[in-house]
Amino acid sequence: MKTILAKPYDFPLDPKSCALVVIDMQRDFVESGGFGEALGNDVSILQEIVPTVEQLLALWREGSGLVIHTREVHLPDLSNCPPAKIRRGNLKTKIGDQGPMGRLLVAGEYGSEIIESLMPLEGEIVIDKPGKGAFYNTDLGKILLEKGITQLIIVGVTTEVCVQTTMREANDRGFDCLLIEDATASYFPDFKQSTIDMIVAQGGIVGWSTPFANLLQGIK
Ligand code: TIU
Repeated sequence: MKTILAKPYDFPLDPKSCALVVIDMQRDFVESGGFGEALGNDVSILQEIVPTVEQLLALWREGSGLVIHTREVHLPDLSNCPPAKIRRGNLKTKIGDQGPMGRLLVAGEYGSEIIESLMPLEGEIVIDKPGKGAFYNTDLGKILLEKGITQLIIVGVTTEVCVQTTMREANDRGFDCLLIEDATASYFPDFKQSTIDMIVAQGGIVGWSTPFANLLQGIK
């Protein structure tokens, strides 16, 4: 067991029972011309975390840890996308519509793919999810159980949307979750900080949070 300095108190890391979950590092959120921009956001702020996520991925791969990538995507016929989700926001370009990187948030389209530098390696698990949380309507829970995973290190975008939703879903299912603060980003920096504050309040009611440097230090 390794001790990771974290909020609200030390995280007891057991690397062989811990999966790294990289959430939705897709062109649609991180690059211009995708869904994130269609929502009215400046996507450049998300790009700042890419080098840290790269380092974390390398660290986890080196240690032969389980890596799970998620993507928020829908089937081409949108049959797994609730009409309310498509309608939300009255967007000019909505889920399923054609954008500069292909149809927004549709599986198989260029924009739905994970960005080049964080591309899953052959054999790594990729969970396609129709919701904001990675457990809803996916096999993630079953896979983690089968692999004996009890802890999750969570990174990716966006902090208060898919990251927090996934962390809450995981927490309710009994997983101990550690958020890496400089490996997650929001279009709204205040929301990112509020999310961290919410997670660690009340004795870590949703989980733990720490910067990457503390994970590196503790894992040595
Ligand atoms: N992946 C994810 O967070 N999906 C979103 O829609 N995020 C927003 O912040 N909109």
